[in-house]
Amino acid sequence: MRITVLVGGVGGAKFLLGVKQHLGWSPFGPPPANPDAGVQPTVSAVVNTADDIRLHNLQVCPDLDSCLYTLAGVSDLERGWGRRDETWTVSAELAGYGAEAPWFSLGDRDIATHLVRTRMLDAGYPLSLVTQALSARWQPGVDLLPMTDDRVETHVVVDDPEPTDDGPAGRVALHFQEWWIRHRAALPAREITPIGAAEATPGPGVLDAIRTADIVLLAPSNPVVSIGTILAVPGIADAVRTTTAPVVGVSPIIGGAPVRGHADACLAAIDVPCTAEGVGRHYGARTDGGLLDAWLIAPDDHADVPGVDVVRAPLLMSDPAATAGIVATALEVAGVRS
Ligand code: GDP
Ligand code: FO1
Ligand code: CA
Repeated sequence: MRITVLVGGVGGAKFLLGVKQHLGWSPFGPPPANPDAGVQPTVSAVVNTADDIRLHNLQVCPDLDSCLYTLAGVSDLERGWGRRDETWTVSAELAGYGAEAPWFSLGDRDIATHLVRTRMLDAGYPLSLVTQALSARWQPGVDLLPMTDDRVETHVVVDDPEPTDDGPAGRVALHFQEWWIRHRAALPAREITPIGAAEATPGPGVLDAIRTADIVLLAPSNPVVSIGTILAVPGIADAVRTTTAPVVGVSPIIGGAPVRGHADACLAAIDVPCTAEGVGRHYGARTDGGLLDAWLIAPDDHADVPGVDVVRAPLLMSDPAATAGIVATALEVAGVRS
């Protein structure tokens, strides 16, 4: 059986832990070596790469790294990104030099990942092959497929936070990371644009993973800057719409608010209500040109999404076992036996 999941970073990675747990695998590390019964299920994750940023001449891929580290069991689940047992010596020294973007903290262990990745990228390896190389060390147990090997970067247009005294208050485009971290997404986003998406092609294996899946899951990731950016790569949304596999989404919004992070600010930027219903309708029904066959919402939430089978289930990913319960519900709703 093949499970294909569209994911961003923290939320997506936690969800993937539950997918592995549901399959009876350890959530952390590789799948069992000798599957007792027949063919081993495979899990493919189409991962958002539009958060990526080049800093200090290093290519940083936050969502890919969240997935790698979390699925390897070496992430700092509390902080939500980067490595556990991390130190910040280099980052402090960079700040001491007044180097760029002191608001973006790079851990010492994390920097090794960026050095290895940047060297391979600069040698001409595509991001997909680099990710395979990094996965050889980390053994995430999931096939991590960058949504594209091409450069796509989410930029956010805001009213200029440092207007010059002359002339009308203009607008500036910030890299997503600067908006998200330095400004905590507090500057109203006038536009959120994945720069380069229109010219990008799906990464190797991405369309195949969606088309040959037994089930496609939209993780409870940020609907705009994680799922939305993946769908902005030409061909991917159509593959989800037309796959023979059932498509089930999981709401990242509970009780009208994101469980963590600033998805509310992102949804406001595209005029989508920050509710389970709003996001469900935003994804839409496959029978009506949208993406979903079914939509999982929290027990106390309500969502009328025409053409979509809305199902209530506990949606807190408090640990892999709880998340495995969400995955079980999604498969059951889709009528897929695991
Ligand atoms: P990011 O790229 O690091 O921001 O991570 P994702 O985009 O993959 O996921 C972020 C989203 O995960 C946020 O919008 C949260 O609301 C959602 N999220 C985090 N924890 C939970 C949870 O326990 N349950 C649900 N349903 N959503 C969650
Ligand atoms: N998030 C922060 O809030 N502060 C940081 O300093 C920070 C540094 C950082 C470095 C590497 C990396 O892979 C992720 C990092 N993140 C940081 C998380 C990053 O902003 C993620 O893209 C967001 O969580 C949204 O995906
Ligand atoms: Ca992200």
